[in-house]
Amino acid sequence: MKQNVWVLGASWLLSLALAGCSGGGGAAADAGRITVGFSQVGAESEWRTANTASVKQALGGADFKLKFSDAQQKQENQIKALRSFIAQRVNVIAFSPVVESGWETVLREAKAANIPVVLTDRAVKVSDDSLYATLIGSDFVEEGRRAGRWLLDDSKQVTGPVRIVELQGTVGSAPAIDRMKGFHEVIDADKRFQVVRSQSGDFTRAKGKEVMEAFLKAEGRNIDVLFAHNDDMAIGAIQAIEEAGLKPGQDIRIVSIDGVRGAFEAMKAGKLNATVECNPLFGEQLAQLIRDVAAGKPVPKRVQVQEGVFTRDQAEAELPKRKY
Ligand code: GZL
Repeated sequence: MKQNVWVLGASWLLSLALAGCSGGGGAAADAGRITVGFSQVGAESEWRTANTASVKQALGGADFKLKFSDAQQKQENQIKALRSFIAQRVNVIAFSPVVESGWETVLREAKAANIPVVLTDRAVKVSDDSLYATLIGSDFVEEGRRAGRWLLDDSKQVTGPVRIVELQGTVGSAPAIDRMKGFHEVIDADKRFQVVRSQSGDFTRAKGKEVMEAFLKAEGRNIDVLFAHNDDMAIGAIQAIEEAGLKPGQDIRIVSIDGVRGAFEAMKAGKLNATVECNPLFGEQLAQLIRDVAAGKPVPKRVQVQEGVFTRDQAEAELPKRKY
């Protein structure tokens, strides 16, 4: 009899424990799991798609409960999502801010609710940097410098003038502001180079094509170089250049940023000259930062993602190795 009671007791305890970690909802189901509210910018580019896949994969493990929101590139949607995460009392909020400004109020609400915030990919401009625990992302100013250095190096035999058109990223976003800054830091020192037109293509192929069509209409054959803040806008611009009867990569040299698969395919076809890598695959690093923040451990204020530069002659060999 005694032995039977023990077995019954053990199986009862086991079923309770299994119910607890079966994820069947309720506090018990989340015991030991970190509930993360993640607000993503949108799905505007190949880079963003790869970044979302990396984040969802890393935060899809047994130690996390992920609440994911796609803001469709609208700040008001991100602010709504952050307020919803606060109301749901998540353990950690993580987000990629679509633009730099306008976050102070909602970040103060998160702080008042004792919910730590992790910034991913893009930075915010706030008066008090205790409003977020850390930022993991690339150095966009350096990415702009790398694009400028490639152009200088590729223009050694060119006497000038070199007339540049620029497709900017989303207005007010950290990558657009900083990539432009870094690019000009390098080219402004050389009087051969002049940016004759600069306008936002909002990081999308469609808008990149549309704005490049306007540039071509205004400047005709007087464009030597296109600097695009991301590959998707460059790929859209390539279509516009071809439809105008010009050869992208030859009549108009093109340098862009991200290093997505589409850029390597365009380089292999001779239509893009160089892409500066911006690595979206930081999901695992983000997951570890969130674990540390949730555990109250100190984390660095800034975590850098490592990346390089790729040119047309490397495209064929690199393409099979690309993970995004
Ligand atoms: C950069 C990221 C940018 C990419 C674009 O880290 O914020 O946003 O360069 C994406 O492709 O839309």
